[in-house]
Amino acid sequence: QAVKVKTNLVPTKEDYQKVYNEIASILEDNDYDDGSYGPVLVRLAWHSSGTYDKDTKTGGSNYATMRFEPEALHGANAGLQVARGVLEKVKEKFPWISYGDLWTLAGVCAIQEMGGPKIPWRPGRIDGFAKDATPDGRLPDASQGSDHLRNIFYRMGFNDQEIVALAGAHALGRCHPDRSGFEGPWTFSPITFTNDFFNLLLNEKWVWRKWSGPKQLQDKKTGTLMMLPTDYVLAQDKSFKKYVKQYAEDQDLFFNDFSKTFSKLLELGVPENQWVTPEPWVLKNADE
Ligand code: CCH
Repeated sequence: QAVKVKTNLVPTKEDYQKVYNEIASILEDNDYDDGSYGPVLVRLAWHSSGTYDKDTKTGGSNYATMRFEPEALHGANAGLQVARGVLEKVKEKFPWISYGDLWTLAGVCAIQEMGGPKIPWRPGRIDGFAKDATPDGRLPDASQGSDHLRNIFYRMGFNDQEIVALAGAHALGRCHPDRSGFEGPWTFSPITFTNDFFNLLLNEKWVWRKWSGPKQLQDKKTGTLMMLPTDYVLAQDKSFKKYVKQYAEDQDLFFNDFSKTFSKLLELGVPENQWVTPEPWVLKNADE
């Protein structure tokens, strides 16, 4: 009698599209923040990737080391347990996906579903161990200036234009006093991906907020929006400001550059031979 052997098939693009669709279905939650987990998922994807160091080729999204202490407890990662928590429900349905692939795919899904550009993405990250975790201090400190920003992002292999493009993600979400100490959203539409971060940064008058919290700016007109010191330097430093202007004037240019740069960010630290496809995929939006 023939014995049926269950073959271990490699997941296809369609399988990952199913994971994407599942993430899209859990984004909205009226009781959470501005009504969506999208922004905090984008932040998880970024913090899991932004630990990359090109000289030692350590860090980045490959091993999903934020699952382990002490990296989970690094000050910069405060609040991201919320993002990891909601994705556990997705992981239960699709246990074959690695955490690095799941977290980066969630960032892609969140950007696309919140009205942003398509983000080419491919799977291949593997789960690592606590010994692969990165030291504290690899992610940017919002209270610092342009030298610090360049040190951090040049270490990942980015240039000034890419630093500015990535910063446009602050169109999304908000600062939480119990996470970073800072408070408030950058834009009036924190769950829609736009180039408003650049428009507001250039066109509003920004004043230092008078409060007992960390140094941050507020818009003079309404007092409801905020900028971090690291956001504000993008409009002060000549080389950064050139790109801030371009992205404020041309939304398509911003979307294009953001897509390329975010896609590059999410691939940092993944050895070439791990990718399951030579070219990244463009996944469909849930309503396509
Ligand atoms: Fe950011 N970010 N970010 N950021 N960030 C914060 C929140 C978000 C810095 C500091 C902060 C990027 C770059 C920087 C998002 C995406 C990106 C917060 C508030 C701080 C502080 C955290 C809190 O209190 O919850 C600094 C410094 C830099 C330096 O460049 C980049 C790059 C990206 C993505 C491409 C998103 C999205 C949020 C909102 C998260 C939320 O929970 O709403």
